Amino acid sequence: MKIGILCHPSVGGSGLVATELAHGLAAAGHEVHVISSEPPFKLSRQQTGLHFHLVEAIHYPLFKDPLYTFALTAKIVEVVDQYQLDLVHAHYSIPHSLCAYLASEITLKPFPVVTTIHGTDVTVVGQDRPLYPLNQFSIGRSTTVTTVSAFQRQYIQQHFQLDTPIEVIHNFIDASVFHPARIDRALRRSLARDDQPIVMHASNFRPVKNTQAVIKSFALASRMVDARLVLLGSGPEIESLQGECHRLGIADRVVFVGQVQQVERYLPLASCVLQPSYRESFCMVLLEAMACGVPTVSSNVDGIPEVVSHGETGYLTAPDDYEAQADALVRILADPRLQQRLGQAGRQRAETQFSTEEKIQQYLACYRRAIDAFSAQQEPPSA
Ligand code: GMT
Repeated sequence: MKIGILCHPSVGGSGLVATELAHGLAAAGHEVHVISSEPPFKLSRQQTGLHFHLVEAIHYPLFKDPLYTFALTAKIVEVVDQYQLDLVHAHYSIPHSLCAYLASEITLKPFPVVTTIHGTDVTVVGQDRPLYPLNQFSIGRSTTVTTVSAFQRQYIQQHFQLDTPIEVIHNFIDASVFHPARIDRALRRSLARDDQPIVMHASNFRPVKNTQAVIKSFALASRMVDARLVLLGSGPEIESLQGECHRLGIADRVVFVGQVQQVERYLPLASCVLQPSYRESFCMVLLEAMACGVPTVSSNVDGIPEVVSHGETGYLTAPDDYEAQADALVRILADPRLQQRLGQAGRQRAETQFSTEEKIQQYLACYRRAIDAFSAQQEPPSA
């Protein structure tokens, strides 16, 4: 198949999933064209069958903004016509789904559009009043809609009146890249003493990630265990969190690493990963931690219980239940056998329930159905 993939390139779940899907499809022998405003941070530029097309903003003195959605639509039209794509897969509905729909109306070769909804495109940004009707329209016009958890499907069905069926395809992980044996001793020594367990958190530090709870729960746990908190990523809440660490007297136990490209180098160094988000359609970090054999403590919201098995691979609590989170952290950090049991179960769950090969096959089956449904729509009704 010849497949176009649209995604946001920044460090974040939806761009990451789109990029890994592009790699997997190209490895399976398909021709894949990734279209974005810059190369997604993990995109391989050397893989056979994988192509990248840059969307260049339109700079014209009369316009104050770079007309990104026009530029993207024009690029989709150009790539579809030049490479004769069979379909376009929009990751994160805003603005990709609408641009793909418009491009299909404009191009010489109309094509099916598969939209994958990742989370905040319908729960946060997508609920914004002026955007809602555009989002609803373009999702509804997609040939096929998929999403990353059963929770997310139910949410879409409740909030967007759609006739299109929604298929759940869970996110996936390359368990050879995220691996418990990838221990970089020097890196670990730069983060904590050898005898000090590490609690890790990774996010874009926005309110939805509830990083305040990370600090508060870790501060409570610190009364019982001598541990380090390592924070990966950056975002708008960083400064207030640094202030909070000083206020709680734990600043010397917290390391703010900033944005990292290879989170797989850090996660295996953790004794536990803590993610108390208020919303999370899936939560890639939890799956990545599981693949690295690291137990997790997380909130019990949205799609998270589909990823984490409570009591088997980690513990689920309410997002703001600091006591319960601290309790779970102390239990894990103080008991190496429990830590090992949870970690091994997580690794096994990641390999068996979220394997890349299986999810690639699911997406390919979904593409074939979209192509069939689209060509059936295009055929003139028989007399
Ligand atoms: O969580 C974010 O703010 C980033 C966002 C994204 O689109 O990059 O993540 C969403 O998509 C990820 C990949 O499917 C999911 O793992 C995240 O749970 C989801 N975030 C939310 O639902 C808040």
